[in-house]
Amino acid sequence: MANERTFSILKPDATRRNITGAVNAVIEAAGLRIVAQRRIRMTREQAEKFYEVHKERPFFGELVEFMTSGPVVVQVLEGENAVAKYREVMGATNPAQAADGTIRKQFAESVGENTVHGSDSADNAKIEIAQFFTDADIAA
Ligand code: RTP
Ligand code: MG
Repeated sequence: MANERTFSILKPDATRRNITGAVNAVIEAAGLRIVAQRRIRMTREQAEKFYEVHKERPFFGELVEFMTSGPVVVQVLEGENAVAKYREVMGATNPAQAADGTIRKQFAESVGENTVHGSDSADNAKIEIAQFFTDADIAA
């Protein structure tokens, strides 16, 4: 599989606990390169649009509240098979089910406050990257 890009968010529980560097160290140790990165405060509109696929789910309101509760770090990661690789490095959505060594196993507090987001397909990665970055923001 050729070089690929995925979209990542270090969520508010990561910025609150000052562990963004520790999470980035796991990302880089896995061979993924951080080719764009910005710390932002997500607006309600951005969070609702970003998680639109989940809008009918019971946790949607809580999710939007959480994602706007503090700063996040939005990132573009690049590497071989980056989408699948980052999902593997992140671990299961519920940290109780996440494999040893994964970011969520090491750092996540709960299924809601689970430290990181990663795109679930190459098509969604393109859509998500475009919501936060232009080509000029990415230095590969
Ligand atoms: P993400 O989109 O953030 O990378 O996480 P994911 O693919 O592993 O999980 P997904 O099913 O897409 O859910 C998106 C985010 O919603 C929150 N969530 N809360 N309270 C709950 O039962 C629940 N379920 C999901 C999590 O923050 C999850 O990452
Ligand atoms: Mg998801």
